[in-house]
Amino acid sequence: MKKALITGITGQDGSYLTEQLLGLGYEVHGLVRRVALEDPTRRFTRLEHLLERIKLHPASLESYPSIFHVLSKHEFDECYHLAAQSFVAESFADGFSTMNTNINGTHYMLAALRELQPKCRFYFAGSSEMFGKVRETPQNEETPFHPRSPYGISKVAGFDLTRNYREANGMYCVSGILFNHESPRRGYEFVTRKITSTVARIKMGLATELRLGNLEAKRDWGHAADYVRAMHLMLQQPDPDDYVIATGETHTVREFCEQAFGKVGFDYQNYVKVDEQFFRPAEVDLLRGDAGKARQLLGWEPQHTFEELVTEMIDADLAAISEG
Ligand code: NDP
Ligand code: GDR
Repeated sequence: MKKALITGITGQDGSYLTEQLLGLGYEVHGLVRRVALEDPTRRFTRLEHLLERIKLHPASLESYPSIFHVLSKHEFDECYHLAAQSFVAESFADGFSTMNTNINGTHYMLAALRELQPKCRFYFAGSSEMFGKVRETPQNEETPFHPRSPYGISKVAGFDLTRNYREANGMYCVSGILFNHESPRRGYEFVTRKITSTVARIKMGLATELRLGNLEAKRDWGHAADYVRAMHLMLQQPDPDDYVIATGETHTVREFCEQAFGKVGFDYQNYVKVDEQFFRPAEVDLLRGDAGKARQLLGWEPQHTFEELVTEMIDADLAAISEG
């Protein structure tokens, strides 16, 4: 039985990856902040149905000794490093803590693994935000990076650290360059969930409007369940390498609104208000990924369409309100 460690196990991707790995017969362990262990009913909502089948260890990405301690007690075949301050807008407000968590946290994980378990395979959660002000479309593994936020910069640093540990230490370390992926478990502050949860509230008479920022930003939105399959595949290859994971299709935030309101029979124009406070100091205008390498070498294909994704999210948000 293979053993995997997931950091960020309480997040959207952590919960889907846990399901994926348990389904494959893995023993799954997670690193969580102590505050999460002390407040399980609020902090483990995405993992509730899995808690009996996994092992959680307290550790903080800000503390090398806490990570070292866990890795000195348990041996792993694979480590999926998903934990991060992942909200781009927040990284403009507090770039320092985003950098600290995302860059040092990744460095601590890599350094502790080199010291204690150099044979453990390591996955780093890279991001299309690394492309930022894109130099070409679609973006692939060769497209140069030009990050536009402290978050994007922190992910470029994590990507470089991961590649350097691979090249300098001969470790199996890879980065997935994942484009936006969503689901009914997406955090409420991200635009897709903000839209679907508010559409559901409007439909049920609990809200009257939806305030958003830039409606013209274009994103390549996939489904998180598809993207965690790619993470696992990246760690099963003969040689470590980096891969873009994307659908190849792009939509504006406006189109997402149109679809989501359309699902409940409403016209988004009657409800969406543009609000300056949700604009970013520097925007990533257009993302569209080319996952040709992953398709060819990993045999990976997304299984959900854009329309299915929007429908699943709306249905889940409507059901959550109905169930109270
Ligand atoms: P979430 O925001 O849903 O989850 C983030 C996870 O990181 C949570 O488990 C959170 O724990 C943990 N975390 C945050 N800060 C710390 C910290 N200081 N110490 C320990 N743990 C911490 O993110 P996603 O699941 O959506 O994304 C997973 C990873 O993939 C992230 O690194 C993200 O940047 C990256 N990514 C995501 C994409 C997407 O579209 N979803 C696309 C590309 C990359 P807690 O519950 O305690 O807050
Ligand atoms: P993103 O996701 O920044 O791409 O990062 P987000 O959903 O926050 O924004 C997408 C686009 O929508 C525009 N937008 C708004 N965004 C939010 N959050 N709220 C609004 O009201 C709003 N109005 C318009 C944004 O300006 C942006 O252009 C996500 C995260 O999961 C990262 O961790 C990950 O690395 C990238 O995706 C790939």
